[in-house]
Amino acid sequence: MIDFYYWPTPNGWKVAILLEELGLPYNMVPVAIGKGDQFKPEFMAISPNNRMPAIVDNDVEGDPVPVFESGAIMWYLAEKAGRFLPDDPLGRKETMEWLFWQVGNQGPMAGQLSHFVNYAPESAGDYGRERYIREYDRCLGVLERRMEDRDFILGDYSIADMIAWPWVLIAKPLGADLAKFPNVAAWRNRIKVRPAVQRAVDLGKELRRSGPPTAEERKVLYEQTAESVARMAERQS
Ligand SMILES: N[C@@H](CCC(=O)N[C@@H](CS)C(=O)NCC(=O)O)C(=O)O
Repeated sequence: MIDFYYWPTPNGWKVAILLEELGLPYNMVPVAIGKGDQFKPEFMAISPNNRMPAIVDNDVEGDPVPVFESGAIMWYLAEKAGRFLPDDPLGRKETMEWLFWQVGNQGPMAGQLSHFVNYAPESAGDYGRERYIREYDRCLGVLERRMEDRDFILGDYSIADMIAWPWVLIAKPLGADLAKFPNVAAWRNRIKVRPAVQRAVDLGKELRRSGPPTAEERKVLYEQTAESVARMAERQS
Protein backbone atom coordinates (compact mmCIF):
# COMPACT_ATOMS: atom_id res chain seq x y z
CA MET A 1 0.00 0.00 0.00
CA ILE A 2 1.10 3.54 -0.68
CA ASP A 3 0.69 6.22 1.98
CA PHE A 4 -0.29 9.40 0.16
CA TYR A 5 0.31 12.62 2.10
CA TYR A 6 -2.17 15.01 0.62
CA TRP A 7 -4.23 18.17 0.87
CA PRO A 8 -6.82 19.11 -1.79
CA THR A 9 -4.88 21.72 -3.80
CA PRO A 10 -3.58 21.67 -7.39
CA ASN A 11 -0.23 20.26 -6.24
CA GLY A 12 -2.01 17.48 -4.38
CA TRP A 13 -4.26 16.70 -7.36
CA LYS A 14 -1.29 15.95 -9.61
CA VAL A 15 -0.39 12.80 -7.67
CA ALA A 16 -4.04 11.97 -6.89
CA ILE A 17 -4.69 11.89 -10.65
CA LEU A 18 -1.84 9.48 -11.28
CA LEU A 19 -2.80 7.19 -8.39
CA GLU A 20 -6.39 7.11 -9.63
CA GLU A 21 -5.33 6.56 -13.25
CA LEU A 22 -3.10 3.68 -12.18
CA GLY A 23 -5.77 2.21 -9.92
CA LEU A 24 -3.13 1.72 -7.25
CA PRO A 25 -4.48 1.20 -3.73
CA TYR A 26 -3.44 4.04 -1.44
CA ASN A 27 -4.05 5.32 2.03
CA MET A 28 -4.67 9.08 2.00
CA VAL A 29 -3.07 10.86 4.95
CA PRO A 30 -4.35 14.46 5.20
CA VAL A 31 -1.68 17.11 5.72
CA ALA A 32 -3.67 20.09 7.08
CA ILE A 33 -1.30 22.77 5.81
CA GLY A 34 -3.23 25.65 7.41
CA LYS A 35 -2.88 23.96 10.80
CA GLY A 36 0.83 23.18 10.46
CA ASP A 37 0.86 19.40 9.85
CA GLN A 38 3.65 19.98 7.32
CA PHE A 39 6.06 20.81 10.16
CA LYS A 40 5.54 17.58 12.08
CA PRO A 41 8.92 15.87 12.37
CA GLU A 42 7.50 12.58 11.08
CA PHE A 43 6.22 14.37 7.96
CA MET A 44 9.42 16.35 7.47
CA ALA A 45 11.37 13.09 7.60
CA ILE A 46 9.44 12.17 4.42
CA SER A 47 9.22 15.65 2.89
CA PRO A 48 12.15 17.80 4.06
CA ASN A 49 10.79 20.85 2.17
CA ASN A 50 7.68 20.86 4.44
CA ARG A 51 5.36 20.66 1.46
CA MET A 52 2.83 18.09 0.32
CA PRO A 53 2.35 15.97 -1.81
CA ALA A 54 4.59 13.17 -0.63
CA ILE A 55 4.29 9.40 -0.61
CA VAL A 56 5.70 6.43 1.22
CA ASP A 57 5.78 3.25 -0.84
CA ASN A 58 5.37 0.26 1.46
CA ASP A 59 5.12 -2.22 -1.43
CA VAL A 60 8.84 -2.71 -1.75
CA GLU A 61 11.40 -5.19 -0.60
CA GLY A 62 13.17 -3.80 2.43
CA ASP A 63 12.46 -0.47 4.02
CA PRO A 64 9.52 1.67 2.83
CA VAL A 65 10.52 4.28 0.24
CA PRO A 66 9.64 7.95 0.89
CA VAL A 67 9.34 10.29 -2.11
CA PHE A 68 8.78 14.08 -2.01
CA GLU A 69 8.27 16.69 -4.78
CA SER A 70 5.45 16.03 -7.22
CA GLY A 71 7.73 15.61 -10.27
CA ALA A 72 9.80 12.95 -8.54
CA ILE A 73 6.66 11.21 -7.24
CA MET A 74 5.09 11.15 -10.71
CA TRP A 75 8.25 9.70 -12.23
CA TYR A 76 8.68 7.13 -9.44
CA LEU A 77 5.09 5.85 -9.67
CA ALA A 78 4.90 5.84 -13.46
CA GLU A 79 8.15 3.94 -13.68
CA LYS A 80 7.07 1.49 -11.00
CA ALA A 81 3.78 0.82 -12.81
CA GLY A 82 5.29 0.94 -16.31
CA ARG A 83 2.55 3.29 -17.51
CA PHE A 84 2.07 6.93 -18.59
CA LEU A 85 5.82 7.23 -19.25
CA PRO A 86 7.43 6.46 -22.63
CA ASP A 87 9.86 3.51 -22.81
CA ASP A 88 12.36 4.99 -25.24
CA PRO A 89 15.23 7.25 -24.15
CA LEU A 90 14.09 10.24 -26.22
CA GLY A 91 10.52 9.95 -24.97
CA ARG A 92 11.79 9.78 -21.40
CA LYS A 93 13.98 12.81 -22.01
CA GLU A 94 10.93 14.74 -23.26
CA THR A 95 8.92 13.62 -20.23
CA MET A 96 11.62 14.90 -17.96
CA GLU A 97 11.74 18.22 -19.81
CA TRP A 98 8.02 18.77 -19.27
CA LEU A 99 8.09 17.63 -15.66
CA PHE A 100 10.94 20.04 -14.95
CA TRP A 101 9.11 22.76 -16.88
CA GLN A 102 6.07 22.24 -14.69
CA VAL A 103 7.82 22.18 -11.33
CA GLY A 104 10.24 24.99 -12.25
CA ASN A 105 7.96 27.28 -14.25
CA GLN A 106 4.22 26.77 -14.49
CA GLY A 107 3.75 25.51 -10.91
CA PRO A 108 5.65 28.23 -9.03
CA MET A 109 4.33 31.02 -11.27
CA ALA A 110 0.73 29.85 -10.85
CA GLY A 111 1.27 29.31 -7.13
CA GLN A 112 2.61 32.83 -6.65
CA LEU A 113 -0.18 34.23 -8.82
CA SER A 114 -2.69 32.45 -6.61
CA HIS A 115 -1.02 34.00 -3.57
CA PHE A 116 -1.24 37.52 -4.98
CA VAL A 117 -4.79 37.08 -6.30
CA ASN A 118 -6.19 35.43 -3.18
CA TYR A 119 -4.08 36.24 -0.16
CA ALA A 120 -1.70 39.21 -0.51
CA PRO A 121 -2.64 42.28 1.54
CA GLU A 122 -3.56 45.49 -0.28
CA SER A 123 -0.29 46.98 0.84
CA ALA A 124 1.48 44.56 -1.55
CA GLY A 125 0.36 46.79 -4.42
CA ASP A 126 0.07 45.59 -8.01
CA TYR A 127 3.67 44.76 -8.86
CA GLY A 128 3.75 41.15 -7.63
CA ARG A 129 0.30 40.29 -8.99
CA GLU A 130 1.06 41.73 -12.42
CA ARG A 131 4.41 40.01 -12.61
CA TYR A 132 2.76 36.61 -12.00
CA ILE A 133 -0.23 37.36 -14.25
CA ARG A 134 2.29 37.79 -17.08
CA GLU A 135 4.32 34.72 -16.16
CA TYR A 136 1.22 32.52 -15.89
CA ASP A 137 0.06 33.87 -19.24
CA ARG A 138 3.48 33.13 -20.72
CA CYS A 139 3.29 29.53 -19.46
CA LEU A 140 -0.18 29.11 -20.99
CA GLY A 141 1.38 30.31 -24.26
CA VAL A 142 4.08 27.63 -23.98
CA LEU A 143 1.39 24.95 -23.62
CA GLU A 144 -0.67 26.50 -26.43
CA ARG A 145 2.22 26.17 -28.88
CA ARG A 146 3.05 22.66 -27.70
CA MET A 147 -0.56 21.55 -28.28
CA GLU A 148 -0.75 22.96 -31.81
CA ASP A 149 -0.19 19.58 -33.43
CA ARG A 150 -0.99 17.07 -30.70
CA ASP A 151 -3.71 16.14 -28.23
CA PHE A 152 -1.43 15.68 -25.22
CA ILE A 153 1.94 17.12 -24.23
CA LEU A 154 3.93 14.06 -25.32
CA GLY A 155 1.44 12.94 -27.97
CA ASP A 156 -0.06 10.22 -25.76
CA TYR A 157 -1.63 11.01 -22.38
CA SER A 158 1.14 10.86 -19.76
CA ILE A 159 2.42 12.15 -16.42
CA ALA A 160 3.43 15.36 -18.26
CA ASP A 161 -0.28 16.15 -18.72
CA MET A 162 -1.28 15.05 -15.23
CA ILE A 163 1.27 17.32 -13.59
CA ALA A 164 0.46 20.44 -15.65
CA TRP A 165 -3.32 20.10 -15.80
CA PRO A 166 -4.34 21.06 -12.22
CA TRP A 167 -2.89 24.58 -12.55
CA VAL A 168 -4.80 25.03 -15.82
CA LEU A 169 -8.00 23.69 -14.29
CA ILE A 170 -8.10 26.77 -12.06
CA ALA A 171 -7.22 29.30 -14.79
CA LYS A 172 -10.46 31.23 -14.30
CA PRO A 173 -10.14 31.83 -10.55
CA LEU A 174 -6.58 32.91 -11.26
CA GLY A 175 -8.02 35.54 -13.61
CA ALA A 176 -6.90 34.03 -16.93
CA ASP A 177 -9.18 33.67 -19.92
CA LEU A 178 -8.54 30.47 -21.87
CA ALA A 179 -10.44 31.86 -24.90
CA LYS A 180 -7.12 33.09 -26.25
CA PHE A 181 -5.59 29.63 -25.74
CA PRO A 182 -7.96 27.32 -27.68
CA ASN A 183 -5.54 24.36 -27.81
CA VAL A 184 -5.06 24.56 -24.05
CA ALA A 185 -8.81 24.86 -23.48
CA ALA A 186 -9.46 21.74 -25.58
CA TRP A 187 -6.69 19.83 -23.78
CA ARG A 188 -8.10 20.93 -20.41
CA ASN A 189 -11.53 19.56 -21.35
CA ARG A 190 -10.11 16.35 -22.80
CA ILE A 191 -8.52 15.56 -19.44
CA LYS A 192 -11.32 16.91 -17.26
CA VAL A 193 -13.83 14.30 -18.47
CA ARG A 194 -11.66 11.36 -17.45
CA PRO A 195 -13.30 9.52 -14.51
CA ALA A 196 -9.97 9.07 -12.72
CA VAL A 197 -9.34 12.80 -12.94
CA GLN A 198 -12.76 13.59 -11.54
CA ARG A 199 -12.18 11.20 -8.64
CA ALA A 200 -8.83 12.86 -7.95
CA VAL A 201 -10.21 16.40 -7.92
CA ASP A 202 -12.94 15.24 -5.54
CA LEU A 203 -10.46 13.56 -3.19
CA GLY A 204 -10.75 15.16 0.24
CA LYS A 205 -12.87 18.03 -0.99
CA GLU A 206 -14.71 17.98 2.35
CA LEU A 207 -11.40 19.03 3.95
CA ARG A 208 -11.19 22.29 2.01
CA ARG A 209 -11.56 25.60 3.79
CA SER A 210 -14.87 27.29 3.03
CA GLY A 211 -13.82 30.88 3.73
CA PRO A 212 -10.63 32.91 3.65
CA PRO A 213 -7.73 31.77 5.87
CA THR A 214 -7.81 32.86 9.50
CA ALA A 215 -5.06 35.08 10.91
CA GLU A 216 -3.45 31.98 12.44
CA GLU A 217 -3.57 30.07 9.13
CA ARG A 218 -2.05 33.05 7.30
CA LYS A 219 0.80 33.11 9.77
CA VAL A 220 1.40 29.36 9.40
CA LEU A 221 1.33 29.51 5.60
CA TYR A 222 2.74 32.89 4.59
CA GLU A 223 5.25 33.91 7.23
CA GLN A 224 7.63 30.97 7.05
CA THR A 225 11.34 31.43 7.58
CA ALA A 226 14.06 28.90 8.36
CA GLU A 227 13.68 29.80 12.05
CA SER A 228 9.87 29.62 12.14
CA VAL A 229 9.89 26.21 10.43
CA ALA A 230 12.45 24.93 12.94
CA ARG A 231 10.38 26.37 15.79
CA MET A 232 7.15 24.81 14.57
CA ALA A 233 8.86 21.46 14.02
CA GLU A 234 10.26 21.63 17.55
CA ARG A 235 6.82 22.46 18.96
CA GLN A 236 5.29 19.41 17.24
CA SER A 237 7.98 16.91 18.26
N1 LIG B 1 7.25 21.94 -5.75
C1 LIG B 1 6.31 21.29 -4.88
C2 LIG B 1 5.24 22.27 -4.46
C3 LIG B 1 4.32 21.72 -3.41
C4 LIG B 1 3.58 22.81 -2.65
O1 LIG B 1 3.83 24.01 -2.82
N2 LIG B 1 2.63 22.38 -1.80
C5 LIG B 1 1.90 23.32 -0.97
C6 LIG B 1 0.41 23.18 -1.13
S1 LIG B 1 -0.13 23.53 -2.75
C7 LIG B 1 2.22 23.06 0.49
O2 LIG B 1 2.44 21.93 0.89
N3 LIG B 1 2.25 24.12 1.29
C8 LIG B 1 2.55 24.03 2.68
C9 LIG B 1 3.22 25.26 3.19
O3 LIG B 1 3.24 26.27 2.47
O4 LIG B 1 3.74 25.21 4.30
C10 LIG B 1 5.69 20.10 -5.63
O5 LIG B 1 5.49 20.24 -6.84
O6 LIG B 1 5.47 19.04 -5.00
